[in-house]
Amino acid sequence: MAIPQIGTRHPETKVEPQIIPTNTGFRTFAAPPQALQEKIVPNELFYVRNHWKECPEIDINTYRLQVDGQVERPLSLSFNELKGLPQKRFQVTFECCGNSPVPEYWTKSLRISSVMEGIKGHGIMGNAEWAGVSLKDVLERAGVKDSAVEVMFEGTDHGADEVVGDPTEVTYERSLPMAKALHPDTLLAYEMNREPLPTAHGFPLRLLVSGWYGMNSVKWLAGIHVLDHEFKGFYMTERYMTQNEPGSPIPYTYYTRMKVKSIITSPVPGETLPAGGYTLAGAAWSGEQEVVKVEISADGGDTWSPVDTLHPREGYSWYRWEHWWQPASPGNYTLMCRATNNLGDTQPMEFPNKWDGRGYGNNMVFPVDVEVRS
Ligand SMILES: Nc1nc2c(c(=O)[nH]1)N[C@H]1C(S)=C(S)[C@@H](COP(=O)(O)O)O[C@H]1N2
Ligand SMILES: [Mo]
Repeated sequence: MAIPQIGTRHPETKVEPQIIPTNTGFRTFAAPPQALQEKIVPNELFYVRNHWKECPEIDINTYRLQVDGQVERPLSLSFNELKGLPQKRFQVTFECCGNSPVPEYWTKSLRISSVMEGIKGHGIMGNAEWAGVSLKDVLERAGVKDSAVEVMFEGTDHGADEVVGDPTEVTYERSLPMAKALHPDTLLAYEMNREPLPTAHGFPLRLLVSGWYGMNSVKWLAGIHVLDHEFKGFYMTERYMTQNEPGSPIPYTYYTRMKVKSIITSPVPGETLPAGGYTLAGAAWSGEQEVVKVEISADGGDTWSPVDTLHPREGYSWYRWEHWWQPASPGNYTLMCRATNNLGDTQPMEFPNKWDGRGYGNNMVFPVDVEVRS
């Protein structure tokens, strides 16, 4: 099986930006820096994060979504039946929790270094407009029993784990607590930027967990299983968690909600800035929370000033911002941006999970070194 629609949009030319394979296994493709400059990332440039090279190819005519477990009426829904439910449409930004790894931690990483080896910058994220149905509507049709504790989502893809290489097959499966599963903005999405979901992004149906890290949004959804216990599958307990410092009250942190974070998208790496001034631009987001402030520093973090313009978000999109910067003179500068959310959380100056070595959940203030030339 080929890998359809991944990096094949412009086979005839290399000049247009394409998604960038970040490892030799063709399982992770980053958005090029230019793709993060627009509010909506086009489908062809949206990052792809798969656990196996091949994407399942699903026939929409025979497709069935199974809904079972702790429910009154198990369901087997066709694609048309799903499309017949009330439609919801809004923007959602999400990122892989392995986005923006710190290079010095790659070598220390026991697990994800070989998976994420080529990732530099912030390309393992994106923002798109999605359409689909509320998972809640489907669960209500099935009638969730009082015994329900979690909802587990089963993907169609499976195989040996990419890192361990253990021939024991694992299926891509994740679970959500009932409160998030029943939130009306948790979607079963079938459209991305007004197109049917592309194969690489989960055709014909994916979960979309608004405001949470990407790995929760299970693609190529085959089954929804309502459980009377916590799900302890491989991709819940062996991946996408951080080991806490020894002596911490809880040994592991499992990634769920996206942390407060901001990035500079203009200039892009390697750009030289004119001495006459430049409009810095970027994005900020905080999962389910609101971003209330974005600040800029042009002196490596000594002094900060609020950005000129912080645009409102749409749905669960990132916030876009701009800031006119007039350098005092030509030379080298370190630019930074820093976001704060409505709970008062702000970005740390250093990588927060230092000693775990997996590199997940990096929301530090990122230094961007630039040269200003007259
Ligand atoms: N079935 C399935 N769902 C999946 C994955 C996967 O490998 N298989 N990868 C997850 C991860 S780690 C991320 S970050 C997002 C990426 O979504 P995208 O490829 O559409 O950008 O999908 C998630 N859902
Ligand atoms: Mo991810």
